[in-house]
Amino acid sequence: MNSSNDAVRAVLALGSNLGESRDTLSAAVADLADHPGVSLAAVSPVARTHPVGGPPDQPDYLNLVIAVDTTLAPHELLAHCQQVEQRHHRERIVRWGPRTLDVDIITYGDLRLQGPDLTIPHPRASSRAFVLQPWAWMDPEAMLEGEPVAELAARAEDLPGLEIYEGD
Ligand code: A4P
Ligand code: MG
Repeated sequence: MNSSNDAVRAVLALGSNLGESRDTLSAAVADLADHPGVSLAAVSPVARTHPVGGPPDQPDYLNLVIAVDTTLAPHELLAHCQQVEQRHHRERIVRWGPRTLDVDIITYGDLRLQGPDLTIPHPRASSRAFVLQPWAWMDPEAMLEGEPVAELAARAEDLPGLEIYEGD
């Protein structure tokens, strides 16, 4: 299935600010790729980012972005992402609160989709440096809805304080 001609390039964003975040992100990337319908195409550097929204005292996040080529349909890909979240003991307690792992679908080819449980492109991605900057590091030519991702990142309110993470 991996070599299927009708694989679609999708961009996924991962974030963690609880537990051993760096290890969680590495394990989650491996888990996301460990599916017959998913082939890993690229992985961004890791960014350390200040929390956007949520409770005031939560720790900084580590964020990264990956590109995959997938034969899964959008909702199948969402289910796979949610299974990987579950495997890492994701607890949903507070919206935008601290989490061991969050996996969002940012883009799925050129698809535009607005449904009760899935919106693509991700509705908040275009304003969030914690998604855009790692994506631009991974793919300096990337575009999101007709705009260069690097330019969107440069304009994002949460860019100050974002830095590349190379370990503590
Ligand atoms: N959903 C709809 N569209 C999508 C999509 N494109 N990808 C639905 C993934 N899920 C999508 O998400 C709630 C529901 O969104 C899912 O059940 C799915 O059906 P969730 O992951 O359960 O809850 P959440 O993540 O707390 O809410 P939400 O609205 O997804 O939050 P965001 O917008 O993802 O923000 N700050 C920093 N620095 N770094 C971060 O990673 N993350 C968030 C979460 C906030 N602040 C952050 C970070
Ligand atoms: Mg989410």
